Amino acid sequence: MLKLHFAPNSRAERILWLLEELELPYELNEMAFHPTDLKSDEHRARHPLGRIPVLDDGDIQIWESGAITEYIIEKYKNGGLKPDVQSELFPQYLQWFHYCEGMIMPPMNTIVVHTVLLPPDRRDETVLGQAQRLLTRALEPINEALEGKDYLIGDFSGADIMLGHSCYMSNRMGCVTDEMKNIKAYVERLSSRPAFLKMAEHRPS
Ligand SMILES: N[C@@H](CCC(=O)N[C@@H](CS)C(=O)NCC(=O)O)C(=O)O
Repeated sequence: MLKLHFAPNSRAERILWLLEELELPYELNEMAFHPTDLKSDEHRARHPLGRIPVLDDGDIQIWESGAITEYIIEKYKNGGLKPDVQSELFPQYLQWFHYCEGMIMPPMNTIVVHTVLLPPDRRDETVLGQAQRLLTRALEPINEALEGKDYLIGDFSGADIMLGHSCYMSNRMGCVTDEMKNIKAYVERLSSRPAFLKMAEHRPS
């Protein structure tokens, strides 16, 4: 059975959400988002940097949320949740799928470092402000792409698991402006999906 090494409010939520969307059976190793769990010898043996998500599939172990998403979609969804390689939507699918870790997450990581992870006396307001502006700018093309669409390429796909989760997190951090009405509606739509709600049950109340 698939086993997901998970902590709430992290990229591991993407994988739990995907497993719920596909109604796949899985086992969950729920860890605290804390060095005690993530940097333990046990978890470092799974991921050299002590990060999440990590997925076990029998003897296979894989990390990187994008790689895990692709792995599950290819292996268990028989090509579903993504357009056929010959479809004109396929390059768009790839683009938005990779825009997530490539363009959205780097400034988001900086924001988390300078609002949560560093002790207050080491946080830098200039760096934080730059990252917030960069994130907002990087969200604008997503807002445009969503004009007249429910999901990034029309139908719900793996790109929404990746980038949609980042849009959700960006909105929670206050980086989706009121003018980005398409992203606001998109986040609402995503977070009303039954599978998203099941994933969210694993967040601390
Ligand atoms: N690019 C990786 C990033 C993995 C990553 O940095 N995960 C974060 C949680 S969102 C983590 O484990 N942080 C713990 C730490 O940095 O100690 C992915 O997409 O899986």
